[in-house]
Amino acid sequence: MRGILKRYRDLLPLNSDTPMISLQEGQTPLIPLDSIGKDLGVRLFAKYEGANPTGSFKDRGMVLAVAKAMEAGAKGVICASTGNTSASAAAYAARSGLSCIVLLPKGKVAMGKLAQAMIYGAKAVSVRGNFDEALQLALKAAEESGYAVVNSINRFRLWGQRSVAWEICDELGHAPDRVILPVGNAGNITASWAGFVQYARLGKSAHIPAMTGVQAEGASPLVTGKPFPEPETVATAIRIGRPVSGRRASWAAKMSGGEFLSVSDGEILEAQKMLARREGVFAEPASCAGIAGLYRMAADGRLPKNNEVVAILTGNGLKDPDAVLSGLQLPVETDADPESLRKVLS
Ligand code: AN7
Repeated sequence: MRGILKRYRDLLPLNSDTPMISLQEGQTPLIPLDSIGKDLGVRLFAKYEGANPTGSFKDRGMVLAVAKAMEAGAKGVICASTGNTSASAAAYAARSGLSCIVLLPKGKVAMGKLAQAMIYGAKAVSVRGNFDEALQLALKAAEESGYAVVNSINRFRLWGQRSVAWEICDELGHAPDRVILPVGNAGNITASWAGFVQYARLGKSAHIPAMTGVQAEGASPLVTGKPFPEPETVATAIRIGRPVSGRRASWAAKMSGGEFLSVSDGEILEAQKMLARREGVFAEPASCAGIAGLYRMAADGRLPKNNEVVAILTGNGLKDPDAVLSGLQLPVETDADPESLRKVLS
């Protein structure tokens, strides 16, 4: 059964007034990464969240947040976003007949995400500022308009996002030793941890994985302990200087025996290419920070051998074609005859 609300109805805060909306989100592939895993000396899986209906993990929490907004009689939903939240909010709002306003940091949202916000019919506003500034603006606008905020300060978002942990345990039959994922606002690492904790309390798993969060060096407040007033990274999804859930995420990492680390933009793009070329898996740059983080840990001798590790690949590679095309050669051209083709292939 697909669709988070139906599949996990017993673990979510639903009641008879909650509309059971769905775009068939969740049940994303858990793909073994044997080649990269061998490099690293671990049993490695990718939880491929790019297979969600709008191409990112955000759908897991958005479906619940929008259902709850409808239940409460909201006129519409509003969010600030580095792109994926806005795409997801716009889609679920469209499906539910709600209006949707999205505030996006100008010039820093990947093309695919921008296209999504537009085609789903959201009112998209480009803010001359970064994500953190756009979020403050969204909170203010929500107060004035009565729209429901569907950023991760909305507790239903994070509740729905716990489902990634439940699915990982359900599929493996147990909790993995380590879960590694990219961190921006730190909602997803907090939510996944809470999901693993909930499963362990219910006796459905025996332990909590070491929750390991990876930030981009240019936007790594949870690694340095200081906010980044001007965050910068090629991984625009996690270009965030003041993580909303930073404190809870630090707790989650510490309690589970995990940690935060940062990687450079170069390492992120290298990991993206490696994932595509060696495993046939295409994820957006932010998602690949987790894989880059694993290489960093292995190089430092901090990745225990033979551990079972799940890397959450949070967004689809197709979201951000520019990040790829700027670093690669475009296809060579040929005239439409076999001889010309033979020449360019030789
Ligand atoms: C692909 O869409 O913040 O640590 O506004 O799109 O829970 O913030 C996106 C975040 C990781 C970080 N990977 O998750 C937004 C937004 C991808 C993302 C993150 C995001 P959090």
